[in-house]
Amino acid sequence: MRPAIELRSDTVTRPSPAMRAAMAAAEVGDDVFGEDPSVLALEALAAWRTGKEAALYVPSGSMANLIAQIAWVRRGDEVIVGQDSHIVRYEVGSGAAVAGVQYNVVPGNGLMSAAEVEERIAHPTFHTPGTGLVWLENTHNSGGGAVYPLAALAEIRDLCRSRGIPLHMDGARVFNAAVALGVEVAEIAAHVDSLSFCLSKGLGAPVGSVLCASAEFREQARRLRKMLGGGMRQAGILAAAGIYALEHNLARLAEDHANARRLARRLGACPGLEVRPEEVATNIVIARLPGGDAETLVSACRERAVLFLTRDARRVRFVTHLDVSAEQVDEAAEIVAEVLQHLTIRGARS
Ligand code: TLP
Repeated sequence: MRPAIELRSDTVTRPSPAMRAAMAAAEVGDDVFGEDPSVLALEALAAWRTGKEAALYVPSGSMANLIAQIAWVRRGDEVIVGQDSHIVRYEVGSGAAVAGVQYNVVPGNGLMSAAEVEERIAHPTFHTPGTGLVWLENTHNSGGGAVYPLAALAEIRDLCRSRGIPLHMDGARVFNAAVALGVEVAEIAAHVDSLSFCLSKGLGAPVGSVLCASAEFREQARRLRKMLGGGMRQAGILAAAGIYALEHNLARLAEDHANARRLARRLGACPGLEVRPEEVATNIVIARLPGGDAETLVSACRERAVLFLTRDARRVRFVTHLDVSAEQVDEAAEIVAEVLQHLTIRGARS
């Protein structure tokens, strides 16, 4: 049987031979002492790319998110955040369990307007929490890879500055956002006080994220990384993959976006699936099954070696990335259509 067509996530990408060669050749030192030249080079490159003063390499996007929340927010205070954001839904409750924050959630597709944020800003009194942080996820994962327009970011930035509230961006896929907008990532990052991005998703590196902000924030974040057990020693082997990714894998994200739109158009033609191809801005496609069961579709397609995930009982998610081609996208869409037809016939018979 042919290898599975892997559309579960862009986290599944494997390092290419050239990336592995860069890893094997990496100069290393002890990064907990701040002495790994490859980690320092990655951090300098990330800071330069995002236009921030400093950057810190961390093991995962989840750790970057946790560090940012602990660093910015007083325990008990609120984080204003869009619906179904990754910190709310998919980080095992670490914001509550470890950082001690509460979420004030803006309903919708995950992207928030300045007016929606403003309505929720709370001033602490002797019996109410205050707003400690505004949190943007860009692109928005559960929002189908939706991208914040620069003008919307500027409005939220102005609001936060005028109220003295820090603004953080979970930019796990911020390079996808930059490619979709046709801007440098620094133009997006300029609107926020801190942001993280993942090397281990569409950029194709095996491990790691980078947290970018001021030099002072980096020092605080470095202590927190150690506290959380994220201090790594000869991490340069991993950082070298990150450098390779930033040097070689950015512009090609446009191919993943084209493949996602291609997939959305084909899936949109399948009876029983609702997809809005015009809303696919980056590499994530969310399809709704108004009358069906997402888990049944996912497991039936898995048997035909087409892999994707459920989002909830009636929605499924497909993610394109550098290890999936346009031909595989076409084949996957065909198989989903066949499986859906089969399930509908079986459903009608029973
Ligand atoms: N997202 C993953 C996991 O949920 C499985 C995915 O497949 O989309 N922020 C955002 C917006 C993310 O999408 C993710 C991971 C993270 C943070 C966390 O990154 P990691 O997995 O490195 O901890």
